[in-house]
Amino acid sequence: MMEVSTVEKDTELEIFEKDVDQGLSAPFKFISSKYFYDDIGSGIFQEIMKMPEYYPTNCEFEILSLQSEEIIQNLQFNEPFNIVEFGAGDGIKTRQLLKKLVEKGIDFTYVPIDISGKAIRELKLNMQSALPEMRIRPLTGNYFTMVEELSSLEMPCLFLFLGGNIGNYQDEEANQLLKQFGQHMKPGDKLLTGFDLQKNPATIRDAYDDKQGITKAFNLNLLQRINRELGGDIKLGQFDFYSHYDPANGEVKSYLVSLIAQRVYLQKTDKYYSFGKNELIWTELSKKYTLSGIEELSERNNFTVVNHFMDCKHYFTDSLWMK
Ligand code: AVJ
Repeated sequence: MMEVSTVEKDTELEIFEKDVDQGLSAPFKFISSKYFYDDIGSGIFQEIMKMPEYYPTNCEFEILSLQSEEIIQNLQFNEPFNIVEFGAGDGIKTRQLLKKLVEKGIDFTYVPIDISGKAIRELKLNMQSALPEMRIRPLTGNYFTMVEELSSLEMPCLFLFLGGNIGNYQDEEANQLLKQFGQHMKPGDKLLTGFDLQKNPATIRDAYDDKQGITKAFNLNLLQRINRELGGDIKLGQFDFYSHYDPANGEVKSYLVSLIAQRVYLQKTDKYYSFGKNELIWTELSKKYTLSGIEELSERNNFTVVNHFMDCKHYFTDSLWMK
């Protein structure tokens, strides 16, 4: 397992500090959703994935349980290969695909990458007990630093970017990310990406605004994280959560709402940040795609779509692209 050095940890904290300072000083406040996933946030996300309203989990589980055979056939690798997973999480869905490969006696190494050290340690243990015969080489850290290391490997690679994480990126960022993936891919390498599809808007709304308040807790943890890591004095009870889906552009946007006029202090930046009553902090974009939108995205970044693997309700697709 990769040891995160103290130097790297300090830099990470400094980047968080800089991003929070910038986001809370902007005219329209924002904090990137990538900061949801500290160890506590990753735990809350596991709870979200178990909610009946949060359909993407079940859809992707169905795809990987029922269509693994077809996905494998579409890979067309005839030699040992790597399966590199970005943002692996708990790996329960991926396990469906991996299980099929192991059953078929296919020679591969599973390389999960995640920023949460806790998540990756748990994943390794789960995988080792479920699929003891599988070779696994987990990596903790930033996708691209890790992929640089991997790109020295000669083996063909299937990259997995599952769960609909791509939906968190604005168009320009998504293009950049895919371009970067592409730069680390050899001709013939494949990329399997999960995209949440546009559907009845009420279904989408309910998935991002659950009655139990788990998604609210997920968002509030961001403030708690700021308190913990940046020495903040934010009172969580003085913020609410608001989420909105716009079917005209496929965007779910999530926000924290300041319930009163207030200012918060962060020791780390030694600054106060003022909020008006009802002022927002934009925390997340969860974009919903159409199949033609996915094809455009693929072409623009010099990939070829091999196949879309959809669940029976056509709520979600794992789309296989080739470099
Ligand atoms: C992990 C990015 C796929 O956007 O659906 C779930 C995160 N946010 N509920 C998503 C999330 C609110 C999730 N992704």
